[in-house]
Amino acid sequence: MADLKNNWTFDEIKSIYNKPLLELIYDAATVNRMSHKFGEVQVCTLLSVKTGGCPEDCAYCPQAARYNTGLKAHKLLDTKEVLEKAQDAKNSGSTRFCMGAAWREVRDNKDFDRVLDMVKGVNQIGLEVCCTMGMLTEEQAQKLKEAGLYAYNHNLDTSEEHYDKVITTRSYKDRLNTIGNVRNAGISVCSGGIIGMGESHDARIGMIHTLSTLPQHPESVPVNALVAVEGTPLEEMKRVSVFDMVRMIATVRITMPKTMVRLSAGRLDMPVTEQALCFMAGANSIFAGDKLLTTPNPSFTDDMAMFDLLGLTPREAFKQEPTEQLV
Ligand code: SAM
Ligand code: DTB
Ligand code: SF4
Repeated sequence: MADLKNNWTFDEIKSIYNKPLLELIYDAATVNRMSHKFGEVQVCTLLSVKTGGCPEDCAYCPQAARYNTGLKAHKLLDTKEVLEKAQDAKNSGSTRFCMGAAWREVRDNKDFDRVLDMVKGVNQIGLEVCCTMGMLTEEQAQKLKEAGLYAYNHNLDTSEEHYDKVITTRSYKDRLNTIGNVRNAGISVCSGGIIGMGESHDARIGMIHTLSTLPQHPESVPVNALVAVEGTPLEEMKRVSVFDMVRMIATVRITMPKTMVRLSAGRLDMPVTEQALCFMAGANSIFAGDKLLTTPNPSFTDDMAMFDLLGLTPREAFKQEPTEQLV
């Protein structure tokens, strides 16, 4: 196995991203075969444990209080309800359970104590437990780790240059800082972004550059296609082309061979033929279940039919992730 490389230059990544498409897919598939069981795809479940009313201004997000998206907000769910949903997810074959909260940051209060209980419970069910709840301090990350948190998702969303066209209420540096706190607490890092927000190809390459030159590659990189939600500033954005998704996924796969590349939001609008290209290009995880956090997703039955058709096999939980030191 080749050593992981974390001194990529922007130009090196750009020349990968710009390869002729079929050559790019072929290269990414080759890297994927060397680092992962080919055709193995992890099935994950999302649950919004606290929905809407968020003070941030993320231009893509239906949960930001300042946009009128008609979303029904709710406070933090009860632990019991969350654990029932986690058990259902496990029963239907999911191996990772990600709880999302529409918070700017985690605060040290009763809600956080409840989140710690949820984390303990989901861990006991035998699922990889992940949270995505905004900014975290190192102490909070440590407490989550002690409660059994396996992974934390905190996306860069886009490149540093494009960032302030999407979010102004917190900085790129804040994001990197939270990612560092998660890493230092020994929690698996999940960080990626969204394409289709009007960004340039260079912005996409720039985000991959930042992720792949972190001291250690994130164990997971979600690649989301924007779900353009009515009422958000990005409501008019056109659906991103599958070829752009494939370029993005393949470049992430080649630059960070051992990372789980998660084909996240946007699958509802992608026929199986398009999703197949994404798996060929190195995506090895999906979110299953008919809802992401707040927007619709393909049904579990449709996804299982896709697994059958493409000969994909579900990945087991807690399979060794890349933790070795980089060159
Ligand atoms: N509030 C927390 C935060 O921002 O970190 C956690 C939840 S937030 C919904 C998690 C991620 O979902 C965002 O960083 C973004 O990448 C993704 N996301 C949100 N809305 C989306 C949309 N409409 N289309 C695609 N991805 C989206
Ligand atoms: C990620 O990068 N994508 C997932 C997960 N991390 C939390 C969330 C996608 C959300 C899509 C919009 C919604 O359903 O609200
Ligand atoms: Fe809030 Fe997260 Fe949505 Fe931004 S992405 S508005 S922080 S819930």
